[in-house]
Amino acid sequence: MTTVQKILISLILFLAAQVFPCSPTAAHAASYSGIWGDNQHEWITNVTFGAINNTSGQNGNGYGDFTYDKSRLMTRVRPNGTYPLSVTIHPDLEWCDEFVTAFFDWNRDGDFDDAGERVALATRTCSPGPHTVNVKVPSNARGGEVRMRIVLKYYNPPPSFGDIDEGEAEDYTILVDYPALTGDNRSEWITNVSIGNINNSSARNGNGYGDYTFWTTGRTAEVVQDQRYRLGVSIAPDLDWCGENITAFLDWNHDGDFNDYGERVVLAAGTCSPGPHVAHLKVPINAEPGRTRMRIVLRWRFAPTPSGYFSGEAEDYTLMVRKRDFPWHMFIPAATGMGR
Ligand SMILES: [Ca+2]
Ligand SMILES: [Ca+2]
Ligand SMILES: [Ca+2]
Ligand SMILES: [Ca+2]
Repeated sequence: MTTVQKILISLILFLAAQVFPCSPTAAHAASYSGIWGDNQHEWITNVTFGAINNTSGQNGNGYGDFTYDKSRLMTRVRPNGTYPLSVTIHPDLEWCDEFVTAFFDWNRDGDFDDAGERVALATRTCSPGPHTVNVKVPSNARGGEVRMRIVLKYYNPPPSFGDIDEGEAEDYTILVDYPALTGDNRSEWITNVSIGNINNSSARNGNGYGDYTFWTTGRTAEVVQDQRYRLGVSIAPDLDWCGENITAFLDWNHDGDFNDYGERVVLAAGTCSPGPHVAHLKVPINAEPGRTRMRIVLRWRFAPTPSGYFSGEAEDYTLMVRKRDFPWHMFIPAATGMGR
C-alpha cells in the first residue's frame, strides 16, 4: 500500500469508529441537568447514607457536588436492599415551611423522572431533623454508579433540576453492586489473578468470594480500547475430582450485567492444573471508558455463571478502560506533503 492509501484507510476506520462508537445497549455515563438556589435562609447540613456521612455548610450557588470523583465520598448498595437515609437541615426559622426530597437515578438514564426515583423525607417542616427514611433499592436498579441528589426547598416540593428558588441541593454517588455470588471453596479456590499492574495472590476467601474492586482496594488495572492484555489466573484445584472451569466476566458496556457480546472469556475447562491459566484479553473498541467490573469465577465441574452459589470461588476486580488515542500523526503527511 502507498502512504496515501494507508492514510485513507486509517481515516475511514477512524470515521467509522466515530459514527458507530457503541452497541445500542451501551450505557453512557449520564450527565445531569444542573440545579441551583438561594441558600441564604435554609441549607443542608448533613447527609448520611451507608458509608456516606457528610457535613456541610452553605454551598456556593446553593449546590454542593459531593459525587465520588470530586470528594471521594460514596457508598455501596445491593438491589432489593433497604438502607436508612438521614438528612439534617438548617431551616428558615422565621418562615417555617421546608421540604426535603431525595432523588435516585436507579435506571441511570440521566434523569430522576422514572418510577421510584423520588423519595420524600420531609414536608412543611421547620425542624433541623435528622429527617430519616428507609430507601429500598429496586430489584431492577441498574448495576454501577448511580447519582443521588438531595434537595431542600422552601415552600413547595423540590424539583430535581433547575432553579430551586430558595433552598439547596447536594449530589452524591452510590454504587449499585452486581448480583451477589458465593461459593463452597473447601476443595478449590483462586490463588492469583494478574492483569496489567494487578497481581493479587489470595487464599480461600470467606464465603467463596473475594472483593478486590477499586472501591475496596483503591486499585485498578488500566487498559485501552482495542488493545490486548495478558490475564493470568492460578488456582488450587481439587486434585481428587479433577474438573475445574474458569471464566472471566467483564461488563464492558457498563449496563450492570455480563450478558453482552464479548463479556465472557473462558480461561480453562475441565482442568486440574494450578495454572496460570492465561487468556489474551481483547478490550472491545467500543468498551465504555471508566471503571469496569471484572469477575473471575472458578467452578468445579460446571460452566461458571456470574451469580448464584456453587462449588468454587469468585473474585471481583476493577479495570480502568481508557479511550484509544487516535494516532493523529498518521494525518500529518496528508497535511504537510502528499506528494512525497
Ligand atoms: Ca450544604
Ligand atoms: Ca432515571
Ligand atoms: Ca482466593
Ligand atoms: Ca454488560
